[in-house]
Amino acid sequence: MAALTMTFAVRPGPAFRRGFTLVEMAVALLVMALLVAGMMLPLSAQQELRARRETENTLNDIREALTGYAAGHAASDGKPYLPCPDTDDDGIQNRSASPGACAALEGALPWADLGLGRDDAWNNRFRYRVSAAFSDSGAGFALNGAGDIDVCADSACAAGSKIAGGIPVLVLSHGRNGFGAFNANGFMHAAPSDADELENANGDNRFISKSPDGAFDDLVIWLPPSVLINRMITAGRLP
Ligand SMILES: [Ca+2]
Ligand SMILES: [Ca+2]
Repeated sequence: MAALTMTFAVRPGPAFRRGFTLVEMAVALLVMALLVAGMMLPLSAQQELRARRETENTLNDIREALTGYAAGHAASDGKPYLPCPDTDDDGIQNRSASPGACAALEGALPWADLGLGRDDAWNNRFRYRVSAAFSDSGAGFALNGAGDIDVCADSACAAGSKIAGGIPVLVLSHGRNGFGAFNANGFMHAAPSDADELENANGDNRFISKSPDGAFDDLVIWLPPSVLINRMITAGRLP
């Protein structure tokens, strides 16, 4: 150690000015290349994860906004009601009569009425389904209100795969593949070929909710009747 200290004391310059050898340069470049490759590969996966998380957050906000809408709106009979689907892409719900029933029970989310949720992270409209018994602005829903929307884990919807039934309202994003969705320009994407995705796009009252796989990437949320009605009781809107 003493000798080393001496060397530095006498000739400090060259020891520090020594450049990299070719071998060191090659090793450094190799390490950098590996690091860059390691960061590049999962980048698209990271973006995809971020888009899903963003859409999940929007869906949760939509669920809250729907509860808020029901709490803040009174039908002709004084009871709360949920908004109707938007059927002409202006974000405003469409009714066959005012007050009255919805023009259709399924369409786009009435985002303008809710003040949020126009598009998912892939710039497609959210699909919105509401039960007739919960969306009539002439006669609102009561404590015993029964929805007619079912959610299953697969399109067969056998007894074991039914997740929830009698749901008042459901909102979904068609996910990254966008099959079955339409966007801001009224452009309709191709219909899904996957049976479970098709179930979410065929306009009936059955929907599929499950983890994404190679073919299925839809995100689905709903308001169970117990949650909606309890929130109305808390808000003093139902006895
Ligand atoms: Ca409309
Ligand atoms: Ca999809």
